[in-house]
Amino acid sequence: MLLLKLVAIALLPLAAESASSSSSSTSENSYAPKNSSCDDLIQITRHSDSISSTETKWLFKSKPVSANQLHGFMSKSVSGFADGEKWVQKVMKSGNGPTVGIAVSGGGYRAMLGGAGMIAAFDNRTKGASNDGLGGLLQGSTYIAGLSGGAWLVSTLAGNNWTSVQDILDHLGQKNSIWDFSEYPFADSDSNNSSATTEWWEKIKKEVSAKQKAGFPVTLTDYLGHALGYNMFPNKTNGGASFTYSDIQGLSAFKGGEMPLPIIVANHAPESNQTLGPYNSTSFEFNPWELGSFNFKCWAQTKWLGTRVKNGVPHKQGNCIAGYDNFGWVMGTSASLFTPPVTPMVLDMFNGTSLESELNQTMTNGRNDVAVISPNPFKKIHFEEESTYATSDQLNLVDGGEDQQALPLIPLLQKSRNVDVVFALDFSADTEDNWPNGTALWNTYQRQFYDAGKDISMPLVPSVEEFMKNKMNEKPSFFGCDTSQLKNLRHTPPLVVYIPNSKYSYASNTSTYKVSYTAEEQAKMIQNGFEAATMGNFTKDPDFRDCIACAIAARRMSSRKITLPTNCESCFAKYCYNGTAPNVA
Ligand SMILES: *[C@@H]1O[C@H](CO)[C@@H](O)[C@H](O)[C@H]1NC(C)=O
Ligand SMILES: *[C@@H]1O[C@H](CO)[C@@H](O)[C@H](O)[C@H]1NC(C)=O
Ligand SMILES: *[C@@H]1O[C@H](CO)[C@@H](O)[C@H](O)[C@H]1NC(C)=O
Ligand SMILES: *[C@@H]1O[C@H](CO)[C@@H](O)[C@H](O)[C@H]1NC(C)=O
Ligand SMILES: *[C@@H]1O[C@H](CO)[C@@H](O)[C@H](O)[C@H]1NC(C)=O
Ligand SMILES: *[C@@H]1O[C@H](CO)[C@@H](O)[C@H](O)[C@H]1NC(C)=O
Ligand SMILES: *[C@@H]1O[C@H](CO)[C@@H](O)[C@H](O)[C@H]1NC(C)=O
Ligand SMILES: *[C@@H]1O[C@H](CO)[C@@H](O)[C@H](O)[C@H]1NC(C)=O
Ligand SMILES: *[C@@H]1O[C@H](CO)[C@@H](O)[C@H](O)[C@H]1NC(C)=O
Ligand SMILES: *[C@@H]1O[C@H](CO)[C@@H](O)[C@H](O)[C@H]1NC(C)=O
Ligand SMILES: *[C@@H]1O[C@H](CO)[C@@H](O)[C@H](O)[C@H]1NC(C)=O
Ligand SMILES: CC(=O)N[C@H]1CO[C@H](CO)[C@@H](O)[C@@H]1O
Repeated sequence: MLLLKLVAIALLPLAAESASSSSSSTSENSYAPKNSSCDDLIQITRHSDSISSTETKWLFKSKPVSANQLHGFMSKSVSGFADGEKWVQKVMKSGNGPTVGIAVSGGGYRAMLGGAGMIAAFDNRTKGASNDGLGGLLQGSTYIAGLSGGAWLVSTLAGNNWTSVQDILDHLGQKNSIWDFSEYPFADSDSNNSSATTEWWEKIKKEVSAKQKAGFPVTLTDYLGHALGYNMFPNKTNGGASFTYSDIQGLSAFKGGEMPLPIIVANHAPESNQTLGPYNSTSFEFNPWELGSFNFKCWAQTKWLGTRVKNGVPHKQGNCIAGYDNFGWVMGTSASLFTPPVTPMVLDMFNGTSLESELNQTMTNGRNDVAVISPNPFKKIHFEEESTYATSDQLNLVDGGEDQQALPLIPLLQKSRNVDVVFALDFSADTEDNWPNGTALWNTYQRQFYDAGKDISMPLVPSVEEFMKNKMNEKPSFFGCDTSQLKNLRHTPPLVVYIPNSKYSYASNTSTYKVSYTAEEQAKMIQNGFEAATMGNFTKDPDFRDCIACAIAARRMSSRKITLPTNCESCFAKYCYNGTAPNVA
């Protein structure tokens, strides 16, 4: 059995854990959500198609910080332009510079590692990124969205105190370092069924069972997510058993606005006999404050998930549940397509126990990859139309890419976020040899013409046929350069800088389900990602950095009627895909 082989585990860091294992059952390090007092006047849910007031408040803090960094990045990029600094001043106008978002696609470890290389190229903490890369762009960004494998990357960075890819690289191959795959739960190891393997899974089982014992449904996503926690958060007690997504609110880099807002994307789970598609899915996002959906217009506070809510407030005033938004569980939810590799292991563990039937019962709709939020915070929420969200006792979520939109663009295409430019890092495995074919872009573009996409606006992109014909998976492209061609859309969408996974120094088209990478392979995947994001460290185009600056400035240039520098003209001729989108009916 292939799957059984996949789940075989090597020796696990039991020694490192033993110090903390005695506390595994105490409540402060428990995976179980727990009673917690909350403000008497707290409003847990809200009904809106706009960002929260907490996000608006955070933007007041973070925008000046990122604008300052972006200014530095832009100035350096355009040093060869005639009157470059004057132009940058106009674009950045008194700290009100462009808003930059980054979207990292799904695609398992291929996406996580390749995406890490691209992010490293944008990060001024990476050695060489200042000269060979686009260092400072990450510091100048306001949003970073991740989906499935991309969510693992975003979670790893955010969950380790906004660490850098450089720091991860510096420790690759060391025991208990971040992404130490040698002891990974899926490791493709021959030492199957060793006592350490069993012991480690028993530990996970015990930790996850605490949630079930506290009265909350547990699914395979809990096991997947918590197992991933051990790999992504090696420094946290018990793999981050009590580490939550809302804990990001307390990070100094977050509070100070020095890091972008991390967003994790998932889908509402379909009914048992339905398939999700890009035109009928309901896309949800987790951000540090809220879980919700722009399309469905409902939001619940991330920190208080699991609380029984009535008319938007806790059923019992001042009594909330905390700890439901376990960080590993959030990234497991976005990547729930990866539950099959852990399924045999988990079923085997529960074989013949009393928990088996309980576990089976929670496998909603006959699916076992569903992440369950119960009670459903949106039950009986005041709403125009009857919907399953408002009537079900539980809210079920699945992998963000299950609706064939592997790029987490939806959060960045919202009017209320007003993003100027999105860097879309695409690691989709569309072709037979695992390269993208433009499906993710095309699907999200098309979505805006359907009811499910009435919240978004997205520039025209090529069909898959045109994408393949023009080999658009071999170099970056810009979509939506010319605002005059976007007038038919709902609102002015961001310019999309599309950067595909492509081969530079390493064949980075590894299989989505390749779950075992040596430290050397990891480093090569990361280096290749760096090169794909920079057109081979600018060897393929020495002007690429200038062109990125032009793409960032495009929206401000048109809204402020700033003359297009000649350098940007030639950039746009080289990278822009032109065409007029049809009317949004
Ligand atoms: C919270 O407290 C109530 C009342 O004391 C109790 O019935 C319930 O089991 C507790 N829930 C959790 C998750 O501890
Ligand atoms: C890099 O980022 C740091 C922190 O955001 C900032 O203080 C510094 O000026 C930046 N350096 C360069 C070379 O851009
Ligand atoms: C590209 O630049 C990065 C950062 O300096 C470096 O690690 C990598 O080796 C370079 N690639 C090539 C092919 O020179
Ligand atoms: C997190 O990083 C910040 C610097 O950004 C540092 O001041 C702080 O001490 C770190 N926190 C922990 C828990 O390591
Ligand atoms: C984890 O802990 C070790 C030892 O305390 C420390 O050296 C390392 O920097 C920490 N790593 C992270 C990502 O916080
Ligand atoms: C799907 O399920 C619904 C409700 O259970 C039922 O009405 C419908 O006929 C089913 N469709 C198919 C194709 O099985
Ligand atoms: C949703 O769309 C997919 C394909 O795009 C289709 O297969 C599926 O039947 C649709 N589901 C519903 C409920 O309409
Ligand atoms: C459960 O155990 C029985 C016998 O002990 C075995 O036949 C069966 O295959 C096991 N099931 C699973 C899902 O491992
Ligand atoms: C649980 O599900 C497994 C796999 O579908 C099945 O083999 C087993 O009989 C079920 N156990 C119970 C107690 O329902
Ligand atoms: C493009 O990729 C999708 C999967 O994402 C696949 O279904 C489709 O057949 C591919 N089309 C072409 C023309 O390669
Ligand atoms: C596409 O549009 C841009 C912006 O208007 C323009 O600069 C560029 O020359 C056009 N490219 C092509 C190939 O028509
Ligand atoms: C390397 C190793 O230990 N392989 C074992 C995996 O499990 C099967 C079945 O229990 C054994 O037969 C193998 O020896």
